[in-house]
Amino acid sequence: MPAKPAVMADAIRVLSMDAVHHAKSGHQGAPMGLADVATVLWTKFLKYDAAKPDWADRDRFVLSAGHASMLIYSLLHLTGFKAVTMDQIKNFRQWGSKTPGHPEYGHTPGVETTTGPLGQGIATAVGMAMAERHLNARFGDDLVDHRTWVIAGDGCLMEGVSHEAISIAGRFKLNKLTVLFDDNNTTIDGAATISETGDQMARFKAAGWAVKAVDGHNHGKIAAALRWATKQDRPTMIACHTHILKGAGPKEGDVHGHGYSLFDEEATLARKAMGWTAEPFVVPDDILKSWRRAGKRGAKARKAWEKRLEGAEDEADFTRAMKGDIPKSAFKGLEAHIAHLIAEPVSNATRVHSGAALAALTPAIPEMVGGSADLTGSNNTYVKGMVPFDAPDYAGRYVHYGVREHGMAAAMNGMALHGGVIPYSGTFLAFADYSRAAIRLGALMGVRVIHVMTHDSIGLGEDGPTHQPVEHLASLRAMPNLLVFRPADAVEAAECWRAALEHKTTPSVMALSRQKVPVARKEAASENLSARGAYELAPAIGKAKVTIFSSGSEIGVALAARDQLQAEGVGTRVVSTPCWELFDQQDGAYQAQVIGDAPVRVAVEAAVRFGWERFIGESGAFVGMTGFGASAPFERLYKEFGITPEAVAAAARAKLA
Ligand SMILES: Cc1ncc(C[n+]2csc(CCOP(=O)(O)OP(=O)(O)O)c2C)c(N)n1
Ligand SMILES: [Mg+2]
Repeated sequence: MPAKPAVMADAIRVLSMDAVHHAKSGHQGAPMGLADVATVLWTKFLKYDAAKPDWADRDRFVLSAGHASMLIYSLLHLTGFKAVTMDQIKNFRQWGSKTPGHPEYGHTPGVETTTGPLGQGIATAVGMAMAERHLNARFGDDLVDHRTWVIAGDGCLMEGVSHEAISIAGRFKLNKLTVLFDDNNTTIDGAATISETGDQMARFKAAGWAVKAVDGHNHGKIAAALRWATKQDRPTMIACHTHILKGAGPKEGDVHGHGYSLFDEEATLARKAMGWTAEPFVVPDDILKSWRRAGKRGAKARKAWEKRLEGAEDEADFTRAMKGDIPKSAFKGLEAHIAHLIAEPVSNATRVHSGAALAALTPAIPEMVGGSADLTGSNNTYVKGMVPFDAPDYAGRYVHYGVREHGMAAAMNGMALHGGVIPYSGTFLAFADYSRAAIRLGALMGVRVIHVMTHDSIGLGEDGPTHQPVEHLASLRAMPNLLVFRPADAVEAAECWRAALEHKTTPSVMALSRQKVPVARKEAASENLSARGAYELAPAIGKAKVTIFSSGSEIGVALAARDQLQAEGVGTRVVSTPCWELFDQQDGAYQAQVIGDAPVRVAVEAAVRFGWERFIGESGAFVGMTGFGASAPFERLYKEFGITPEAVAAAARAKLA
């Protein structure tokens, strides 16, 4: 006999209790409260096949309330995702397990995105829903037609990023997106109302969503609400009234239940009340069978989809795009562009050079979807001919994200996670701090997202210190698995774009100047020199006594300083360092050769020194910023802050003496 849905939900509760109890760590409150909502969703609505976690047309499920990880681990185990065995449930939160504290993408099959930093899940899901609509427009209903479901708690909706995400979803009428709000009036400090009395439903409605409230423990009503959600012409939010720790006797609904772990006797009573007689970590056969059946519900649809894909005209293109492979001839246009730049050098701002590289790339790589946080003209992210992404057809490849850097960065993560899209978009480098939480999660997950960050130093001039990044390069370079590119001219900009695109599992930042910079690369190269991370741009004439290391807009300063020193007979070489992280990946011999053995090392960058020891050692000299900038034309700023060829040459001379 099939198990009753309420009993199936109890299986989630008991597994969550067992795992948290065993690990002596974790959260059982939210998984127990959400068990009913999740059971209805995963047994009746969610389109998936546990045997094929990577089926491209599956619905995406995002547990934005990442602390409730035992909810998703229970679901994955119960429905039959192979990787999540009962042993893994027993190993919850332990070293090497597939069941880490918070759900981690790439670690556990079935986990679509890493969550834990509250608000990120819902914002990432918006990007997934955007990618789905866009690919639906590109490949049609036969290949792409699925929903994105999110479970978000009070915490996710308190986070500012949720506001950006909700607005983006509402504006673009992402009707395949549903947020299930775990409306349990509980956060860590106690009742949610101690810090939030806003009307969440009114808030979503105001942003263009359809909203509904439901008793989150009534399976029939939950099912009706989910069905309603699938019929709306806009994104949907269902406020599910739930009790945290549902099923835990006197503790049920306790506003201090967030991280509460039931004591042995409380757990025993809870099991008794549920009529659950099995030992810990044992799910009775009939219940498990019913869950496994639910996990196979989508198999038929999946097979039918595979058949459709086999016969589809777009099969190869679709498969390639979803794998994240770039078209074979993707870089032909870019190579021609570089050859042209060598023949006819162009001096301009590196943001303009980046725009020129994009013009050579976006027609050749249909997966590239660009955008900007309301700085399109400044970021040079728009390529002529691109159509805005918008309802109802969603075929456009340029997203007007609005002034929403954090939401934009998270949405880009979601697009990349969905697959079939290579997102890039722009803002000012100083505002990387607004995007940072999402950049970090992207780096942790290993997704190819390209953050164009223009106005990358005091060189932006008159807008002043609020807009002038000084510590941002250092702080971004400190982040693991993030490539921070700072090209010096048009050729380097093109090379950096290529390197960023060729790194499938690493996000990139393109730090670009607002101001015009001189041409650095005048000769054709036999390889992508920027992809080496650092390379000798100008050799010393005679024996090298000085090496000047620099990046981006200060390469011009370095080259001019070299001229001055060489005129005095001091052999000086210049090393360009467009991407430190890629340089770190080179072999030791290459690194040693680039660093060289000139006795004096100087670095110049219009930013703080932090990290430059990597190139100049402890005894090198640094010419750059020591504090915030100021408002003035950029030529004056470079002079006032002493970032000049004269200052660099003087620093070298002082070390030579
Ligand atoms: C950005 C961020 N800030 C703080 C936390 C720490 N934290 C984890 S859960 C939580 C409160 C969660 O409340 P809610 O989402 O309502 O979950 P519930 O207590 O209902 O399970 C906080 C503050 C976090 N994970 N992420
Ligand atoms: Mg809550």
